[in-house]
Amino acid sequence: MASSVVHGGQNIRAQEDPVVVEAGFGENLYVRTSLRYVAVRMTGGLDRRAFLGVGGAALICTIGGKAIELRTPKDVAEADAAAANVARPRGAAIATTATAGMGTAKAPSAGSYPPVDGLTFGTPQPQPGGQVREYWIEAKSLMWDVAPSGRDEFMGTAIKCPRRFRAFAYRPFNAGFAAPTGAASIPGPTLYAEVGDVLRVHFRNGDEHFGQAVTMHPHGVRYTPDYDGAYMGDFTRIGGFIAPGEEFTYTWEAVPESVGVWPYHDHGPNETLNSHRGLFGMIVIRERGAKVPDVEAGLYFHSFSPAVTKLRANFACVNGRVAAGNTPTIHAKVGQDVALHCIGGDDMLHTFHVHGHRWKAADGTDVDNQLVGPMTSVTARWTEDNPGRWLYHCHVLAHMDAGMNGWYLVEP
Ligand SMILES: [Cu+2]
Repeated sequence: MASSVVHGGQNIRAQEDPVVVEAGFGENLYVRTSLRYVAVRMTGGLDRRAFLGVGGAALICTIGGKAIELRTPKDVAEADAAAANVARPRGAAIATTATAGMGTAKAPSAGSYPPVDGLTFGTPQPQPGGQVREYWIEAKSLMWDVAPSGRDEFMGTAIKCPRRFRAFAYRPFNAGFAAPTGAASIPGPTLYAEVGDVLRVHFRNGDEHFGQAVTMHPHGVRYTPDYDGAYMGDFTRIGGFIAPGEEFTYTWEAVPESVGVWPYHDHGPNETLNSHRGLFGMIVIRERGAKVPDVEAGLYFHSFSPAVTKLRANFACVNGRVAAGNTPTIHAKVGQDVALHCIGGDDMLHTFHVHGHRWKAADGTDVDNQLVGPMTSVTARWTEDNPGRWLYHCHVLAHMDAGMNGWYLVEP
């Protein structure tokens, strides 16, 4: 795709420039190339590659057995309509508070399914000494601003392109969904447990816009098929299809192999779009009695592509926001035990880089920049010894330039 780039006051014809592809078109979006800040103005219409915005990789949804390639806003509308029309699978009983947590999925009839699909499962309980960690979480769509400050503090410039769109987010509530305990956030609430605990997550689909079933699907913890939270067509279990207005309680076990940092995300019939819209979060599992870091932050490196936003920029985000000042600013003091968790939240490869610091990779080597792929995690942990203002960012420079960066401030 060709485009016109205003670079140092000159128009430059850019061919196949990943920054340009990522930056969007139609509006001025300020991005940085090399050491310079430039305005990128795209000349083309809504062509396929620009719409996808991710280096030409196609976002393809398969919904209700139909594959839809997302090339235009009309394709997205078609995918959403198809997802809203997906019939409740036979194996997914209507999720209600009455069935929530009972772990007695209505199994598909044995006559037409292999025996494995007729298995029934119980609900796990905590191990001796463990406890139940209970959460109430609602999924709901909302209008989302990727840059509430309107500024890019990294570059010291204004962000002028349109930046609000309909996202999908998880929101924490207190017991019984009596009241929200915080705003809907991207990522959603972080879930914490120790080995031997069970996570009991009461989930409600509170969306009133898309009319689609959504779920919570965890990584890392142990669960039976009922609590997988995955839509699988006719083989879907009870937790894999939570329609608007319904509730379901997932029960997940923190086993010894669960220690680490993991994602959870929507795995409903429209996972490809709805997880990219913001339905993801983090699970932190520690050894029993393990020290909690003095400073701990969860950072999702992901993007909001035009297929998701219907806007013309491809926003490279940390936790749903673009550019330092909008993305999380992490604060620490010298001497503190600091743990920063990074998860890749889209279909691209990212790296987690922190200026001025090193940490031990799992193989014992010292690193300051580590690869994170789709739904994989990295934890950077150190004892703080280097005061000052530092950047953290993805070291795919096109991503950094399109907003995947933030501040880390260390007090002496
Ligand atoms: Cu990246």
